Amino acid sequence: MARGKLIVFEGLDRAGKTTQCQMLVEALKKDGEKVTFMRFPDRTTPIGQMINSYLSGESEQEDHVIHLLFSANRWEAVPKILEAINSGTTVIIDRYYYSGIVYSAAKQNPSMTLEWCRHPDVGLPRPDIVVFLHISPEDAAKRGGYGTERYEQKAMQDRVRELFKEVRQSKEGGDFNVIDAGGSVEEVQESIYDLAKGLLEDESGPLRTVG
Ligand code: DGP
Ligand code: NA
Ligand code: NA
Repeated sequence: MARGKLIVFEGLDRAGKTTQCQMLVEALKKDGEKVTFMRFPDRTTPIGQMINSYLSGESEQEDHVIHLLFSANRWEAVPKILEAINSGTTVIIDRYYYSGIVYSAAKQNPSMTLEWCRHPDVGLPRPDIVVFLHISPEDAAKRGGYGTERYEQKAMQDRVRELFKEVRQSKEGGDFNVIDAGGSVEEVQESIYDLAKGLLEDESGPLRTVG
């Protein structure tokens, strides 16, 4: 039996990741594919509840500590990810360690470079592809502004945008497929669907790990 694929969605807040992820899951299920959906942060676990409380502003965490909690929240899901993939189920994830490194590095804490931020996630399952939903600052603003959670302010999002660009130009950049998320929901979905179908038809080697 062929293994499942690992597909990750990334992008800024307001890019439409969650909607597009869920539409893709539905479309692939309709095609009879075995597919499962996950998201990070997974706010349902004890660690996820600490993250949720931090994001909503109910609690404070030292910058390094919250970074490590986000990473731990991905690590605690690894057995589930591997089990699905090994049983032939494709896993589609809304945000992964790329968000992990750029949102933390965007805080400009002097000891938290992109490189430092990557380390706790080294060894995670590496996605077969990253679907990066690209949205211009203008289009993001048109979508009704940001919510009230921590990080959802313009200065932070501008730094996140720049850092995502750096990641796309780095050694893991080859995994990224940039999709213009400025179009209609249906147009964007069509591009993503074509990309995912192409990947599912491909034979794959063993799942790689983040190095
Ligand atoms: P979402 O539930 O997708 O809206 O994500 C919540 C917020 O958390 C969003 O602003 C991005 C941010 N985020 C996601 N993963 C990480 C991470 O690993 N580290 C940090 N610092 N922020 C993250
Ligand atoms: Na968000
Ligand atoms: Na979202």
